[in-house]
Amino acid sequence: MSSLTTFQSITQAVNRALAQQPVSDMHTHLYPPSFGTPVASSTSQSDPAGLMLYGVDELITYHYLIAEVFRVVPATKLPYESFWKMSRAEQADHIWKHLFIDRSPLSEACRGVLTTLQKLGLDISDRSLAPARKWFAQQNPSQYIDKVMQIANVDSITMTNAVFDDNERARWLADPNVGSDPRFRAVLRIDPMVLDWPIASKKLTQWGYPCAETIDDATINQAQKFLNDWLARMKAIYIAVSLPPEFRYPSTQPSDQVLEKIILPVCAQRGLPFAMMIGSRRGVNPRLNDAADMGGLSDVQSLTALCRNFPDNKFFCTMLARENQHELCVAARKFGNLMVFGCWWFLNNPSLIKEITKMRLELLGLSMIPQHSDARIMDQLIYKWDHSREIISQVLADKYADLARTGWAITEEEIQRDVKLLLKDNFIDFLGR
Ligand code: RAT
Ligand code: ZN
Repeated sequence: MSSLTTFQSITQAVNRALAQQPVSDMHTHLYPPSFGTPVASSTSQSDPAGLMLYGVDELITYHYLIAEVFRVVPATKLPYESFWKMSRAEQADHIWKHLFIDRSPLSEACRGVLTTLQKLGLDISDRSLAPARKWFAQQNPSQYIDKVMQIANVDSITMTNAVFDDNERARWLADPNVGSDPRFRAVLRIDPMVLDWPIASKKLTQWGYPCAETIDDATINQAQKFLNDWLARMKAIYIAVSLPPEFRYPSTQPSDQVLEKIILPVCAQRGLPFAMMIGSRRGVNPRLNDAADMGGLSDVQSLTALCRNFPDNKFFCTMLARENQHELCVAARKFGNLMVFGCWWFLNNPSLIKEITKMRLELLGLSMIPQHSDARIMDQLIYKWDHSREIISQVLADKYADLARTGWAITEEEIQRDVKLLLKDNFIDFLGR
């Protein structure tokens, strides 16, 4: 094993390792075709409420881009209701014209569409969407997933399976095999249980798990049974919630008891991590629908209280505020049962990924998960991972070069081992720990 000494040889080895290492993507909103595809294809009928999204119109109408188009064509010119009444293709044409044709598509979400089309080999040099639309219409959804996973070099996709979503729940209940595609793994997402127990308890009761608003022993049993039944049905690999900046633990809210008596004991018994995505402020401008949310500063000490009080539980955590990142890293230094992950949502931009990844490497070494894609549209795996791989590569190359200057000999095999930890093994090992 020869060691790498020059910055150029280190950079090349790091780039190669990043490109060659398949990613196990730990958080997406992607689904296999068994959950329905809104677009009809050679192998599936159109299912308007289907959950597997792909194709150029979906890419261009990503909720990040809907928010961006309302900045340049404000609601005073095109009312929200008029936009929502348009077909998917009409919305895409509107966004394409105003964000890609009338001005250069410099934002990260715009660039993402272009990287994706380019890597798929679609020529949009004449700036017409027609050929891309035609090409997508010919794709077989399942084979298309293979193609995207191969281009993105992703070997496993983790879904987000919202059991309180009527559309999604009905699909799991109707077909016991709906989640059996080996390329995908399920995650039980249960936001209302933590955020609004009075409503969640009524739903559980309706679904055959009688629960009271007051969390007594019978309610704990039934709510745990609900979780256990759904974890088994989905073969879920962890339980997840997204929480607002105001989330506090301990607090005087029912969320304390829901966590302490219902969710965390189930996770501990089954050896499953509990994933907390903290800092999303929902519906700031509700007329933007899916694009309505923003972020805010969260309380890291609430997370450390959970990690301290529940040493037998494992916690994944990501936070949405840039200002929380340093304290979150320091918290992770104190708790081996806390795994920090991803540059979430509004942090998923090159400048911030660079800053955050560097800080994490400096404070946590390789014991973190630098990124997840949060892709909602299958094709987005391509750009989300392409852009992140590039930044992670740059940051790592600098760090190995710093090491080389101490006289430490670095080999290509060691770089490959480290990159595998970051893109895959840290996630898999934490699940199995
Ligand atoms: O990143 C996103 O696309 C958000 O809309 C959310 O889905 C967020 O990631 C979440 O999981 O709540
Ligand atoms: Zn998400």
